[in-house]
Amino acid sequence: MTEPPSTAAISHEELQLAARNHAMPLEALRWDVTPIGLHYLLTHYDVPMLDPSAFRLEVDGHVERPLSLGIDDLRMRETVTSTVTMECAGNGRAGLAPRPVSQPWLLEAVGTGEWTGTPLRGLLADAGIRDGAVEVVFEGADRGVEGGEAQAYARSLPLADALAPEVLLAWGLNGHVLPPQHGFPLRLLVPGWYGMTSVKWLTRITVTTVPFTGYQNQESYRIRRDEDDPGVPVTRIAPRALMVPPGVPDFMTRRRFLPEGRVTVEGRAWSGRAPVVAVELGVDGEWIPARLERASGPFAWRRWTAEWDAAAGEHELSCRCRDEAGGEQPLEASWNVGGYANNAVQRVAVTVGGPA
Ligand SMILES: Nc1nc2c(c(=O)[nH]1)N[C@H]1C(S)=C(S)[C@@H](COP(=O)(O)O)O[C@H]1N2
Ligand SMILES: [Mo]
Repeated sequence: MTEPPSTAAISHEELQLAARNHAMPLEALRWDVTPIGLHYLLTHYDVPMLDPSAFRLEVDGHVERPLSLGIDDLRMRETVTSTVTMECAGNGRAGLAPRPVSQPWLLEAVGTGEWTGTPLRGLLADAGIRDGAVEVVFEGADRGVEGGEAQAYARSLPLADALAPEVLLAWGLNGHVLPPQHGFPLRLLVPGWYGMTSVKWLTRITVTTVPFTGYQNQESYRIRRDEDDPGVPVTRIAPRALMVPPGVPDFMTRRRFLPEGRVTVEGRAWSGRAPVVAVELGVDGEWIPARLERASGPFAWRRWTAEWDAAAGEHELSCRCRDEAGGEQPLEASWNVGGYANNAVQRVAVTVGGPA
């Protein structure tokens, strides 16, 4: 029998966050590119309303030539479209006990977009990075208070990571103008890294000679054993496989019901560290190899399928993947203060031959 991830009741504060920041319903794993509106959302403060005609992106700091660009200036640059899977670092948080109090994600804080924009490194080359630069700081137009500190949402990347060819300044999603909730008119997109890196409503890029000490790098998004542990930064996405729960759900419990017989279980698997090379479907603790399909790009999830001869009775399905770097998914979650990067395997309770 599968236990609920956490038996502790969620608070009003967690409910407020959960209502604003929705997940991707697991059945949307059927789409290679997540339709806009089904992609997950995570916004720390408020969604800002920006006027694209007044919009400027400033590039400053330790550069030869500071730049100030409008959206049309950016659109005239080299333009690329890539299919990228993004996942929130807090995905899986609600599976931890005790549950860290923040956005209470179960497993579905993920989505894949076809992002259109211009490579960041071309822009940085035009600005001319001076000797001695170590990091690049990205600041959004949204403001709030977090940990008692007033701030604009800002995150940094080590210079070498900012210069990776796949890093984009994106203005398009799935062939449309970027929607307000995903960062209109411009966002950073850092393929392979957890979502907090991809700053939305991007208005300023600053090259620095010292590591950034802003809240979202120094205080938040670190794996800490306890409050006194300085911890290590959360960076790239850990491997994870998810399945579309087979059959039909019970309205309240979401327990699955399906008839006896052969069923194709399908899902997606991804890792921001190395390509996914294997997926397995677990049936009551026995692992069956799944068939893997090609990914739409080096940073996109891969579809997988596995056949299961469903016999009448109660079953527990699970799935797990492995990446080329040897990264795997644990059967049991390991706890940390912020509840980050919990990639423990998904478990789905199924009744075969029941009311459905
Ligand atoms: N400016 C800004 N950028 C942001 C955030 C934010 O609150 N403000 N949230 C981050 C987090 S934690 C995640 S997981 C992703 C979510 O992107 P999405 O809402 O487009 O899915 O955006 C990141 N970029
Ligand atoms: Mo996130």
